[in-house]
Amino acid sequence: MTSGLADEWSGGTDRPADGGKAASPAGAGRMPRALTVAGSDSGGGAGIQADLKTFTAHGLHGMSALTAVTVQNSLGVSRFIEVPPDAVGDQIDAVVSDMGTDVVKTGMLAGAGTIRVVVDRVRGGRTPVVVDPVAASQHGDPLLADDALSALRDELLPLATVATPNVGEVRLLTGVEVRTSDDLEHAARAVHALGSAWVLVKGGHLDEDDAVDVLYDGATMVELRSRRIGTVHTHGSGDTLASALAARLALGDDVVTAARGAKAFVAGAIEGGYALGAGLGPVDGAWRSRS
Ligand code: PXL
Repeated sequence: MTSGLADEWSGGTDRPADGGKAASPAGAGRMPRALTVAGSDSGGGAGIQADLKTFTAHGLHGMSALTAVTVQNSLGVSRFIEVPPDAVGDQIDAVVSDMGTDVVKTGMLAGAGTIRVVVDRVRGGRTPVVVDPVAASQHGDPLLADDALSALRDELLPLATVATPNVGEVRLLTGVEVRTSDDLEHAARAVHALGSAWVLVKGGHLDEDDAVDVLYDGATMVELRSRRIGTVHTHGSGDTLASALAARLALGDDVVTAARGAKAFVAGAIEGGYALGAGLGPVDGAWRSRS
């Protein structure tokens, strides 16, 4: 299954060869680009702030279409203000018509109107789309309107190259309860049936010794396992994983290689997570540049 932005959206201006970075699917000598369609986290740990840090850490030019402004700190989200859906569409159009993008990553979409705008822009295209079906913050504060879940599940997920739900989002999307890592394969099959080309179910919130994720495309089931890092400072870890995966797809990795690389990247970011404020601190999206 192929999905992504329409062909012409991968256009944009070539950089001079000497200003280019690593080869990307968009062409040698061009700075690889990634667009996140997501909300702002005033605390700087999740949302577009996490995505842009992660894109930078992978050597990409990061761009953003802002969907919502959250008011939050380490203790939680006190409110959010949605950007009007047509203004989200205008941001996407402005960026891709001029600069182009090699990948699109979606995070907090907030409401059904914005989900439909994104669906309209990505339908029928070939640029990879990573859909992180964000529904709530780590504290359990809602980030998606109740009436938007069906639009996310029925309209956007089928267009995803990779969907990256955590176990809470699996439950919302499919009704499947994941209690242990033994349930992850069943969960991956249930989410995959909703239509994405691949699904990466994140088992990181399970209380087990290892952090186990499962990647599935309808034929191949791949287990991704890493040592659990004992910390509460994991705010932004899901966004960082999904944007690292998107960044690696933009750089030309296949999905399995990109997912393995993204898991290693987020493990480093969690290892580098730090206390900030009285609550849950952020992961460190800049961990690779610390000396
Ligand atoms: O981690 C999910 C997430 C995504 N986007 C925004 C958020 C959060 C979690 O708090 O605030 C803007």
